[in-house]
Amino acid sequence: MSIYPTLTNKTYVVMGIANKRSIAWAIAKTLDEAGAKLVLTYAAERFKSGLESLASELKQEAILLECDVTNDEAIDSTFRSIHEQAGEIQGIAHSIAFADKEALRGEFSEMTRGQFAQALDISAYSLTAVVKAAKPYFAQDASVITLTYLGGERVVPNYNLMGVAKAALDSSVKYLANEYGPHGVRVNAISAGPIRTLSAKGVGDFNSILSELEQKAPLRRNVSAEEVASTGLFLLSGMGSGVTGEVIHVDSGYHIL
Ligand code: NDP
Ligand code: N5H
Repeated sequence: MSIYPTLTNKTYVVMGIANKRSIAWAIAKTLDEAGAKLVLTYAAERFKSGLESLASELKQEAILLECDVTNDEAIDSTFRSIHEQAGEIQGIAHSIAFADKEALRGEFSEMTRGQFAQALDISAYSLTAVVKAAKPYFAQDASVITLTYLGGERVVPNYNLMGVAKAALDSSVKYLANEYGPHGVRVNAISAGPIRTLSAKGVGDFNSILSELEQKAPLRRNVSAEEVASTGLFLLSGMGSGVTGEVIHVDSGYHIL
């Protein structure tokens, strides 16, 4: 017997698939496995063909739409067209972040005003922009998740301005949960342990962070994108129906240390 909840005929929007290593791709595969109808969004035209070939691996045919989250009009028209093509929205997985690589090493205060604004815009404000645009189209019991990291709760070397962005994102989750709760919409975050993705590539001391977690975390191992995705499925489906405004750590327990 399958442990999966059934999401047949329910529409979920997954934002932030860069390639097959993306956490968002693991989430998409898990939702697809559960029978969901998927809308996958990508940042710009140049990512379209890569996403098309990934999407061909899914059981159900997905709808692919371009959505650069720095552009309010693009977000609005994306959600209008999701509604036109796929009806009401049962859930959204927001798995998007960006900061200038130059600001992800060295001294925190060496960043510029522009680097700070861009990181906060793409990595934190975009969640609210997306939820706002989806508001008219949410199903009665819809659910939204985003991805965060421990570096927003405490200092992690080199995470720098992304730490401030994740703190803003975590706080946005609480304010959105409170505002949208009366409309039946839940909003939660998953704090993932380090996972080797394109974003993680070439940044800071990624390997030493992986090995520190392996040595010290209660489970003494790293986590996979699939483990993040199954917690995502719990939050996005009826299984998580009583949970909102929460940050669930999927990090082998490292955050308790
Ligand atoms: P990926 O590089 O696979 O995903 C990052 C995504 O952000 C890409 O798909 C990228 O799209 C998207 N993005 C960046 N700028 C924009 C924009 N302007 N508009 C739309 N999309 C944009 O990395 P991950 O899967 O690791 O990252 C997903 C989330 O998980 C992020 O929020 C990250 O902070 C978080 N996280 C990751 C951890 C890890 O160790 N990997 C740990 C904890 C949290 P495109 O490629 O099309 O530009
Ligand atoms: C403490 C760490 C390691 C050091 C900090 C890493 C921070 C990474 C997050 C940001 C989002 C990475 C980023 O923006 C990279 C870009 O500057 C360059 N890459 C790109 O443009 C690629 C092509 C695209 C696909 O990437 C994006 N983001 O658009 C944190 C790690 C242990 C955990 C981690 C990696 C956390 C996280 O938030 O991702």
